[in-house]
Order: sequence, then structure tokens, then C-alpha cells
Amino acid sequence: MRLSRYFLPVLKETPSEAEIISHQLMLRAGLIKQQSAGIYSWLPLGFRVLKKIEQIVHEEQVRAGHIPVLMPTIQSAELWRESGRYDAYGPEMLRIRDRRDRDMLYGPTNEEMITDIFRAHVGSYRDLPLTLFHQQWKFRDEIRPRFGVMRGREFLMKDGYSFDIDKEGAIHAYNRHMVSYLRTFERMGLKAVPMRADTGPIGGDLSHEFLILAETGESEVFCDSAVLELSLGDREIDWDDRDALQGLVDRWTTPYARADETHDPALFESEVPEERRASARGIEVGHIFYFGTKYSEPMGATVATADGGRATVEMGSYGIGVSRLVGAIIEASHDANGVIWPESVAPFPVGIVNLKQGDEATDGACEALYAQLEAAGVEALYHDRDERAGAKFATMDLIGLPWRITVGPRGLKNGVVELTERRSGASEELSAEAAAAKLIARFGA
Ligand code: 5CA
Repeated sequence: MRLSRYFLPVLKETPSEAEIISHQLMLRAGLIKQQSAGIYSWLPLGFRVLKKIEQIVHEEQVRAGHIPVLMPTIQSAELWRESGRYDAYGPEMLRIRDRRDRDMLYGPTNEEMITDIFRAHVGSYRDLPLTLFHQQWKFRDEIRPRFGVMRGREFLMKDGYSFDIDKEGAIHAYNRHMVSYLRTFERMGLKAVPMRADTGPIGGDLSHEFLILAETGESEVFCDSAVLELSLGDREIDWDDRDALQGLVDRWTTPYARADETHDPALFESEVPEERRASARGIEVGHIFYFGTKYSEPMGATVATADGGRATVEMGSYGIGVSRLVGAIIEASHDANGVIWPESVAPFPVGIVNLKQGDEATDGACEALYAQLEAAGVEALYHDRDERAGAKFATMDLIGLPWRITVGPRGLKNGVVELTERRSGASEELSAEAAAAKLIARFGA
């Protein structure tokens, strides 16, 4: 992409309404624009990051055997009357009336709707286990929308729902989700810790939330620092092996890790040696729930059993804050000059900076490099505007692309360009061919 033909509305000043760094940087780097309190448009660069995150979430769910669907944002109040949540949900639910005077709502979550799909189409134990998920916009009329996309009113969520014939099956589904989430967040360069949680309005008796540690987090967290050392890596996982998955879940959930709502100071002190007691602030990026028959029972979601009877299905639901993750990743990865995107979610892996726009040799070298990268499937953002070098560097640092190639007349005389890594700031001089080869090896299609 040539910057001269792109739409990247960066801001020079830090907007005064933004209290935390991720919100400031998202506005300054031209990722989002606020449209109403807690409601945002995604501008081209931000939209690219959102799509990258969505893709990782999708891949890891499919890998765990879960099936993508898409449910609507607008739901009928009827379904929510069946579960009893229409009145219970309160003012956070945006209620709408259609032209025929029917009560509708903008979905804050989808337990009722997925249970409705299930009961219409699934009738036998042979069709289980089943996990369906989607990534869809939600609306919650939060009292205090704040911190940009971190606590929005409209936000993108991945929400999945599991159906099993018995509790053991449902716990296995819960464990599958926990492990798939560990890998999902690791792929985004995040250290997310599952912490025992309350179930709130979703209900149920087993729940974990995934928190990443960041100074601006809304929750206070307490954990055994040993849990921060764990990593899943790219080990093979047999998603059908119940014992193996339970083993992994136990490894992550045995060390003490709780957010303020469930924190038990006496237990913390008795379980965790003093030198390993860590307390910090955290951002909740995911939340999983096992709630058994809370929805299937009132909504009549049953299946035929092997012995000719009927069983009410056991369910769980599993959420990831997809749009919140854009802000959360920035909270975890930035410096004084701007965002530092992890490679896996960066809007472009590389930027090209032309130090002397209009100089024939420099323009030619940049064009050749840009064409070569594009041909190899490496998406580069080519800063081809007529601006001072300092301003170009500032923009590149602000938008945080992992790699920058700087091309100028002086270097070209010596046959070199400069390749700079955003995270470390380390630079090396090498030929344009060698720089391209390095990036193609790393990011090429
Ligand atoms: N139905 C369940 C799971 S599918 C559910 O709704 N869970 S939740 O309420 O915990 O939300 C799931 C995730 O969505 C949260 O972990 C959080 O990361 C994200 N989320 C929740 N509220 C907001 C909000 N107002 N703005 C941005 N993200 C949010």
C-alpha cells in the first residue's frame, strides 16, 4: 500500500478525552474514530488489526474442533422471556421495538439464540458433542463506557457455545476452550492467565476469566508468579484426549490466580510462598463458563439418549473480547513513540521510508523494493509522501509496524538500505536485495 493513496488520519496532539495509553495511541495512529459514547468506527489501519485478531481466534477455534456460524445482532425478546433473562438483564440491554410493535433487542450475548438453534435441529445423543461459535458485534449499554474499545458499548466478541450429553463431556468442552484460549493469546504475543471467576449474569458454577497484566487494567489480580512462567508453545494437542487436556488445565489452574472478586487473602498467604506472591492490575480478554442446564432446561433443549430416554443437554459458553484485544495488545506493547505491534497482528509487517521523495535513484529503489515485496506476498506500507525524514520516522514509530526499511541517496551510493526492528530499535545496513530476502523469508506467502 502506498501511503499517498491510503487513508491514515494520524493526529499530532494527544486527544484530551483519552485517559489511557492504548486509547490515546489508537486515536493518534488513526485506528478508530469515536461516533458516540462507547461506539467506534474502525479506520483502515485499525480494521486490519481487528481482522488479524479475528483470524487468529477463528483458526484456533477451528483447530479445537469448533464450528463457525453467524447469528444476527438483533434478537427477539421472546427467546429471552423463555430463559427469564429479559427482565433480569436490566438497563444494560438495549431494547428496541419494531414497526409491528414487537419487542426486540440488540444482543448482549447469545445463549438463548444458540439454544433455540440447537433445539430446532439437534435431536439425538449421536449428534453430540457440538460446539458452535461466531464473531459478532454485541451491544451492552455500559454505565461507564471508557478507555476506548476496552469498555465499549458496541464491541466485537467471539462467543462459543458447547452442547454435551453429560457433565463429563461438558467439562471436556470447557477444558478444550481453556487450552485453545491459551494458544490464541500466546499467538498474539500476550501472557494471559486464567483466573477463577464469578459467573455474573451468565450463570453457572465453574468459570475462569483470562487476564493480561497491564498497569491500566480494570481488575486487581493476585497470583503465584509461577503461573506467569508457563507457556503452551506449539506442542501437538490431541483435542479428544480428555486426560491430557485435564492435565494441561490443572497445570494452569493449580497455582493461585484470582482477580479481586474472588481473591481470598488468607488462602493466598497460606498457599503461595511470599517471594512468589505477585499482585498487579489486569485486563480481562476472555471469560469461560460451565453452566450445565441453566438455559437448556427452561428452553427445552433435550436429546434422545442411547437407552431410549431423553436428556437435557449440558452447556457452557466461552467469550473472547476481540475488539478489546486491540487495545489490550497496545497496553502490553508500546513505548514513548507509539505502538509496537507483535508480528502476528501487525497491520502491515513492514514499512518503507523514502528519505528523498523525488530523487530519481531513491524513488526507483523504493519502487523496486515495494514491487518485489508485494510480488512475494509481503504487504508493505510505502511512505511515499513528500515529508521530512523526521516526520516520516515519527509516523512509522507511532503506527508501530514491526520492521522498517529506510532508503536514502547516501546509503544507495554505498549499495545499502537500513533495516530497523521497531521493538528493539536495532538497525543493520544491507543491500536492498538482502533486506527483501530477509523479509520474504519471514513473511512471504
Ligand atoms: N456469553 C458469555 C461468553 S460467550 C459472555 O458474554 N461473557 S462475557 O460477558 O464475559 O464477555 C466476554 C468477553 O467480552 C469479556 O471477557 C471481555 O473481553 C469482552 N467484553 C465484555 N464487555 C465488553 C465491553 N463492554 N467492551 C469490550 N469488550 C467487552
